[in-house]
Amino acid sequence: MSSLSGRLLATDFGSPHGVTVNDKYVRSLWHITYYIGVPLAAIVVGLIVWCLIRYRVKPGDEPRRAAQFQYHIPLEAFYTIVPLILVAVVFGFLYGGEDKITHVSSNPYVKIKVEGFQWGWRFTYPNGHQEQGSYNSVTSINDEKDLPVLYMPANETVQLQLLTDDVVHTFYVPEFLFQRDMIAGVNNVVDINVTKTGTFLGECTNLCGTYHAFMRFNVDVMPVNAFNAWMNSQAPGSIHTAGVHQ
Ligand SMILES: [Cu+2]
Repeated sequence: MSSLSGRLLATDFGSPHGVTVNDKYVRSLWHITYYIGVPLAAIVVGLIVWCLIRYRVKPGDEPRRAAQFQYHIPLEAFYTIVPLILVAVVFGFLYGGEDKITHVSSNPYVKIKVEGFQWGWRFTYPNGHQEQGSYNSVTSINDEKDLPVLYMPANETVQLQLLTDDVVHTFYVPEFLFQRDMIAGVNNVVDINVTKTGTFLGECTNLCGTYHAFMRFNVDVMPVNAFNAWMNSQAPGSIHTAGVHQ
């Protein structure tokens, strides 16, 4: 289980590292805004401090009116056009990153239907096998062992169809650096390719009713051979409910 502290430690420029192939696009966006934002902040703060010191009223100074610069057209054009250019540049990178992240393959390794409902999750595999679980089986908010599990192969394109049975929910796995709303009547399809095996905690991040806080799940990412073995051992159409021990 990856801990929050472990996640916070694995950072650069304050950005967490994700575990998917799309991680690099998210982090490059962070870096670009960082490269633009930090020098800008340094210039603004530097000028403020310089003004504070340079134009400070000293003992014996005559009270005087500051120099006035309104209707200085070149200056006004400068501070209107430069921010517009900066925002346009950031938007361009954002558009490019989103384009990569939202790209959907026509030939994924496996398609899994992910349904959110009040209050739990249901994962349906190509042969009809379902993994599901709800707040009913969870005894404590800190208990992660009876959560429904989304099994996925590592290093393969997994296509998730994100649907809701009722209100709006949000599929969110912090380590994927990705979230997507699940809206009634909207067929949201996303590709996830996880490069690291392990268990990652997922959750609904849309306040969706009384037991929203219990709407969590585990993602178990395993080597593709182990995933295939697990998949083949599930009877077609069978249902496994988390927390129900036969
Ligand atoms: Cu929810």
